[in-house]
Amino acid sequence: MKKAGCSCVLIILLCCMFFCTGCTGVTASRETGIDEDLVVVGFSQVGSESDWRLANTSSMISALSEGNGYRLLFDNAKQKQENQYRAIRNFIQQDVDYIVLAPISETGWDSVLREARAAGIPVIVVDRQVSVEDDSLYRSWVGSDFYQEGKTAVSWMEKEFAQAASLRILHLQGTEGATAQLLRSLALEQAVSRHRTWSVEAVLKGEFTEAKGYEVVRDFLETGTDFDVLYSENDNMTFGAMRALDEAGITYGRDGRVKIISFDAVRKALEFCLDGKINLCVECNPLHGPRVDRLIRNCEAGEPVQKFSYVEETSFTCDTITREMVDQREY
Ligand code: GYE
Repeated sequence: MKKAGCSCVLIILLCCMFFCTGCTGVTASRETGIDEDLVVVGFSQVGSESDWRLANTSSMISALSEGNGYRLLFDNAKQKQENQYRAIRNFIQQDVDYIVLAPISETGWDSVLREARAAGIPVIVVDRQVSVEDDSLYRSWVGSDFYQEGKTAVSWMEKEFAQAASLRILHLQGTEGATAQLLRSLALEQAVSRHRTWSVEAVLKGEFTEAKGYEVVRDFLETGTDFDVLYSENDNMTFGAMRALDEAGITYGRDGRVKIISFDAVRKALEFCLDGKINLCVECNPLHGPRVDRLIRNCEAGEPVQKFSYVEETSFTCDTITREMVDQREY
């Protein structure tokens, strides 16, 4: 009897605790104003090195908004992988629902992604890829086909310089080890080894920024080495290179001595293309916010998600671009 009485008291106590905890939760959320139905996402962004990146950041912020059902924790790693590790560990500590990672480079992610998995937090990789031993360490990746972008640039050169006896290329590379750099470079390197008349005069490291692009091209021009085409792996480095060319008195574009190929096709680059200053703009679409939103919704609904999703892209030449195309550009 007594024993039975004790059990009853215990059950009543447990029931009280359960319901009271529930009540406390609701009251607390009313007090703090935090909607507990929001999906909490930690986004580790690589930096703010380019116009492309800024457009990418604002796309992510507007798609993962409170109005869309999210609470977004945003971290700008300022181009440092250590900062990305710190941000991810922080997100794990805060027990977010999802981690979204825009990685600076492909390697070095195994340990930190294993920590996320141990904490049961799904990771979505966006833009550049990660190269990990076990690719179940991330749920899904969405971004561009950088190799295809490089091949688009190569095909343009093959047509444009079909009659030329030789082709001297100045290769301006982005952040080393980033997928966008590796694959845009690979397409060029393969083409150079196929075409015996093509040569790379120099490979310059411009880190995807305008300042660095300017600096390395300026220093290169001081050597007096001649070249026919600039293969620049992003628009901001191209803007820097154009400044260096202007200062050196070297003409470029449709009517100039040097032809320019640029990747990203942000609005400012398209304006230059329309002006005949950039010959070819290869598009790289930064508007991944709605794509990441869709992936998270699928995960939430327990639906299967695709491991790799590639974005459709195009290219623009100074001979065919129109004002309407430039005006349609959202970024
Ligand atoms: O081309 C460049 C940016 O990874 C696709 O990173 C991205 C590249 C983009 O800084 O502008």
